[in-house]
Amino acid sequence: MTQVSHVRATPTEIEFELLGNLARARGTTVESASAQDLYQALALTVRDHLIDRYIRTTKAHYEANPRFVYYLSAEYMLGRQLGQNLLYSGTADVARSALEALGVDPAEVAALDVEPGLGNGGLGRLAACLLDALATSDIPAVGYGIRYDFGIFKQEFRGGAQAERPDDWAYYGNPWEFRAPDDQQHIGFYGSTEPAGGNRAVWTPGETVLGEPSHMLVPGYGTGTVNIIRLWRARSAPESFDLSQFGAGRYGEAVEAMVRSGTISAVLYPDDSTELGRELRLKQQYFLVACSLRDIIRRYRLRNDGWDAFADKVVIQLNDTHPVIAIPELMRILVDEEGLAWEQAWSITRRVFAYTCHTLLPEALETWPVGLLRRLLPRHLEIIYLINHVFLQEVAALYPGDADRLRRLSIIEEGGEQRVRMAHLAVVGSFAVNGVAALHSRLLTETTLRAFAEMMPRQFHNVTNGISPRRFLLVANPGLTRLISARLGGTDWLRDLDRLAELEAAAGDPDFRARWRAVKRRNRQDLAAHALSEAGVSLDPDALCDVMIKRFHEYKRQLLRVLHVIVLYHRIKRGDLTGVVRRSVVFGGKAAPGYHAAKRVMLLANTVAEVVNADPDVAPYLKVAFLPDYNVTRAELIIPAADLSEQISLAGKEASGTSNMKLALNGALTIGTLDGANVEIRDRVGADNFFLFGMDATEAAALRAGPYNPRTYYELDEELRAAIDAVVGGPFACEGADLLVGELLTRDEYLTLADFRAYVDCQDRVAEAWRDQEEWTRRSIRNVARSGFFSSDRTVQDYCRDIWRVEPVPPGRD
Ligand code: 26Y
Repeated sequence: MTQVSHVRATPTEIEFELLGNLARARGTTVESASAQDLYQALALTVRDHLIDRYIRTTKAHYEANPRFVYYLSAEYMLGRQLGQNLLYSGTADVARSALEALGVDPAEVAALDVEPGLGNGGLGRLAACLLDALATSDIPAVGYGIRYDFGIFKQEFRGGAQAERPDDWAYYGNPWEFRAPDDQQHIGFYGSTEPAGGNRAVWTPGETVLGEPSHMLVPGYGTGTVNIIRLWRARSAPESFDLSQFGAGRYGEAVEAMVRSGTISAVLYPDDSTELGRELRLKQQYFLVACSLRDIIRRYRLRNDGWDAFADKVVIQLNDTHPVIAIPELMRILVDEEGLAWEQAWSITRRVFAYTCHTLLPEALETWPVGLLRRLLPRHLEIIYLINHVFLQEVAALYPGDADRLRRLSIIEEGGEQRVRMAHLAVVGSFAVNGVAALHSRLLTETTLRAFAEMMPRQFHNVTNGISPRRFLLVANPGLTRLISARLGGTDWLRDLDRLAELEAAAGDPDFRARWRAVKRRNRQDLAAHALSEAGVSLDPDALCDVMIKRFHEYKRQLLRVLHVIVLYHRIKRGDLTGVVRRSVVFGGKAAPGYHAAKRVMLLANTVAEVVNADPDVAPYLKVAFLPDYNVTRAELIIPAADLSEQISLAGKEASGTSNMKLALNGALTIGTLDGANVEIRDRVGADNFFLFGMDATEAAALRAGPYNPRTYYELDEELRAAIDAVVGGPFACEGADLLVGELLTRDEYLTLADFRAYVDCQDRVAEAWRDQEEWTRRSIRNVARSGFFSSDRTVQDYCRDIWRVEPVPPGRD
């Protein structure tokens, strides 16, 4: 180990700072520091290197008094902070040398960096990619969210079934955040309302909770901007601790209200499929919104007076319906607290909010029972009724006598128990609505939100999702990043992803292709090491790395992927090598804990993996690795290794998908349906470089509409029959397999059997293509060269131009 005296003799700046932080923040020295001490001190040191930029950004924002984007989201999947912040602050190399000089293994320290898993999946990661792009594009923006004590559960497999463990992510402290208790907010719930003249009322809440913010830095890449994300944590108001109960020895009762307050931010709902209908979830939503709106108004008032300029200085993007209660909340603040007339308040509100919809699935559209709202947020319910009343009058004037249209457009769903349709409230209270891929935006206006699109067509937009090339290339795939940078001359392309087009010519350069393949192989080796230690599966680094990473959902059709694996297994067993090349089939993804149908597919995938991997006849050709606990950190390991990207959802169901973009930008070719953003990926990379199969959205809808008999496919397709039979009584039998197959043969809601043959044949074409490695590499390079469009920088530009109308405020560089 290097002597500290030696370090003192030649202290680099970072070493000096690190030792300083070790002493001042951790109260220790390098000799006695634990790995955790070193990690925390390093994190603080790196954070310090972003602080000057943050201060300069806030100064520039203060001076310019610009229009700000406020992004409201119940979820953020930020990924690990250390690697990113080292790279964005330009301290990666010096920090490494400093640690090494201190005799510390950088990898060991970096391994302690914990990913804040404050989201479920695509929607949460999209929020993080947009924040990254906003900062990189110098757009004044703040992300607001909840600082859940427990993030998305940790996934383990027990006997192949998913088991969930709590994720106490900040147990050792989160060095990346700044607590700001002085900006705390008081948030009311329950209670009653009293009319106060006109449309005003006084709401007297029955319970008050404190919202305490902390912020994390969101640095831009290659620019001076450092924005923030502000996350709220619920605390009990001091008066909720009942000292007299405590004095009387009733400790449980004494702290009851305190504990209840804290539960609001205790856990992320690990559900992205169905509406849970739980009071706590609505409480969370209101908590997020009420804290954030107050903070937005506080910030507005730093440089502005009155309300006239509010809608010019503030745009609030609602990330799906989860924060939509912000609309009546702003109305309540303006009308009840600020004394504005209803019409004026409504005009401000409708110029402030914009809404992004992320789904087409009816079951994912949130509705809240009127009874619950009346109890929890009585004033908000009154406001929602009034908004609806005024809105339906407009509708009636536009479409006289059209009662059916009134019913379809109403914010209140009638029939049985009344419910508030949050998507309708969002559309009515926003100036813009957008879908997240071209097909999705079109289907929204033709199906889910059709009546609204007919009434206010100009309000509807498409903004195709994007991903951060910094996170998914620079951080995740340094090998490919270096190779591209060498070809393009520097790293500027990471801020201007269209420049990837310059790689087009490189596809014809045999030397470049060889280096490209070497990078991919290296990445597959890294993945293989992980698969061995985490799943006990040994993967061949030369095998085709065939990846399906996403939440487990029936519509995404992981089951189709599993059926194809069984087909390959059967072929190999009988010595028919049609469509067989050496393949590593990699799965990653979690299922909502209560989503039993998805969990059955997961158990089947693990069962198939176990049988396949244990079979010596099959092992040379096929391995299946289900890597547990898929998250952003695992994504950064899997995506760079991938050769084939599985995007096989039933057409018309996946709003966009974003793993499709991440994988394409890392050189994987896509096998996919015409769903979500796959359509645009194919348009850009070219039909020759995309393995297309299956029904399109129109065909799927038509098949669904008529009588559909999945059993016919089973009876007519021998390979399909063999695969399904092997699940019921055969080698892949597992718990719930009978239910799964029963559903498949009788209902097959997601038309898995109808697309089966097309998929298997398409996989045969994949295998054929893989045999020609030179040609495959050409296609891989072309995929990357043509995917610059899928940068979240472009997504942010689209939002800025079409929806937000905000301008960059560059703070100047270091
Ligand atoms: C209200 C509750 C049930 C709920 C919780 C989470 C509903 C939905 C969600 C999350 C949805 C989600 O992640 N949607 C995904 O958003 C991505 C980003 O736009 C899309 O790429 C992806 O297709 C979509 O499924």
